[in-house]
Amino acid sequence: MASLLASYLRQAGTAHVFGYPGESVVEFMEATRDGGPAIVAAVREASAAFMAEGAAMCTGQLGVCLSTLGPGSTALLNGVASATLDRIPMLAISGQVDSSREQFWTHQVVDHNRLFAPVTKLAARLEPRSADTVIRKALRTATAERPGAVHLTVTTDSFGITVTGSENGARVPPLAPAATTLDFYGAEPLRQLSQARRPVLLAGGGAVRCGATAALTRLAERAGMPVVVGAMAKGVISEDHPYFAGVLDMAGHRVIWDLLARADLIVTAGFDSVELITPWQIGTPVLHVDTTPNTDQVYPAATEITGNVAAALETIDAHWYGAQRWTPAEVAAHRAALRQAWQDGYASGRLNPSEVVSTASEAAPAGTIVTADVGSHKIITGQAWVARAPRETLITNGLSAMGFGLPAAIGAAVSRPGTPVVCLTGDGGFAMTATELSVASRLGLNLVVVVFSDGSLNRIELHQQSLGYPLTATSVDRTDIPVLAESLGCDGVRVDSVTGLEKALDFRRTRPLVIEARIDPGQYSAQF
Ligand SMILES: Cc1ncc(C[n+]2csc(CCOP(=O)(O)OP(=O)(O)O)c2C)c(N)n1
Ligand SMILES: [Mg+2]
Repeated sequence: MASLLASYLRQAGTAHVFGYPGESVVEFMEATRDGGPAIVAAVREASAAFMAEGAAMCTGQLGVCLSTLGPGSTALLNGVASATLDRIPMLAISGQVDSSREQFWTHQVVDHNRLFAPVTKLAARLEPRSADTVIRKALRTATAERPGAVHLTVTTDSFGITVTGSENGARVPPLAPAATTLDFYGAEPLRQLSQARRPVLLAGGGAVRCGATAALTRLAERAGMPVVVGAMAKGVISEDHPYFAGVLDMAGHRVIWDLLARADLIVTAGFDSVELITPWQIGTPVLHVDTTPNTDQVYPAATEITGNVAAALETIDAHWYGAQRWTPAEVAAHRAALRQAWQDGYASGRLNPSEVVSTASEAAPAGTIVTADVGSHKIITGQAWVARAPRETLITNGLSAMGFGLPAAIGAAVSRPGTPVVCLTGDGGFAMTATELSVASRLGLNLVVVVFSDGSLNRIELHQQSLGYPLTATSVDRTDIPVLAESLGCDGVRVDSVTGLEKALDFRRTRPLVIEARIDPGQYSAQF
């Protein structure tokens, strides 16, 4: 069964499996030796799953991770849940004890199907006689809209059993969203649109998956509609486009919510409620355009167009008539107000978090992939980083697990060789995953890590402060980050000024680089 699974993965275009070994998966790893996919060993399973998620986010293909039974599979869980909530297609594979003992043995045995069921679209077990079907089911389930994680359990003995299947390559199911199909729900969605005077587009991950950038940009220009995007869809419209109107629920979020509240219609474009952080409290009517119906009902929408998001936007465009609803000058004024909001609390002579993001964004060569971890630095990065294309800004807003940023950057760098990758991380999330730097060093990745060093779990510290509580358990123990980086085979440097940061940022690397940016967190206190 090991070679059948390896063969399906190759046919599905999987180049890398991110994992950590155990006896139960040795047969599978051996089956990949000739012809791949390549096994990339992480320092721990939790990071391996985030590496797979990062690889899937930037390539648009299935991410694959691997663990052994029990302690391996339980460690994998966070990244698997993350893929499901972030709507990223992932196949997570775990070994299991021999089938002769699986029903009663205690040492290291947990029931994977019960463990993974709540955090996956499907948790299944490969049996020799049905493996061919179940692998196809797993591939199709992970990639079908909305995508997410599938977990497969394989017992040690069945990995060793030879089964015949699709080695000749014809049986991998389609793995992409439908190209053109559309369904209409509710009364005359297109008329609703023509009557709107202040409509705003709200784009999300579905637009990225459907490759809707050109259709979205054309519609925004023709109709004169500002485009707000979810953090996980950054770049789906270039952020230097005159109709780009900012990122929802990142820094300066009140300015964006004001725009949406003042609109007379919100047209979603593959927007998904996992892209929200604050509750939906506005009464603006919504036309829901997505690959799936509005089953979440986080916002009410009387009309829906479902199917391929690019095709839906093209249909709207084809039926559009009348003048541009917003002028570029009006959108520019909104963007200026937004910029002012995310720079609030700026202190001259200090290293402000927004400056770290802007400086890195300006220094990064075109096409650079950026990842953010989770915390106050993510909220600033989501707004201040200038994204020009989709799948280049990798942010988790579904599970929003700390410990995502560095592994996701490694996964991205592995799967897009030669592309510069920068990880923007808090010191707390960095401490969770720093030892993964040895993987980046081992593989000679073109990776720059910028640590927002503030000695605190800032996002939680601010919450304690706002409640008037003394600070408890929210400081981050200081480590000598450059020394730590050096000891893991990377270059390391500490900066406390913009000029220092500019000098340190070097994207032509043979060794990964870690920059400890000693920031003043005043902007966070002023804004969040
Ligand atoms: C795995 C995990 N544990 C806890 C949290 C809750 N949490 C959200 S932000 C945050 C603080 C992050 O601190 P740091 O990495 O230093 O980033 P900063 O907020 O300082 O920018 C915490 C603890 C989380 N999101 N994920
Ligand atoms: Mg911090």
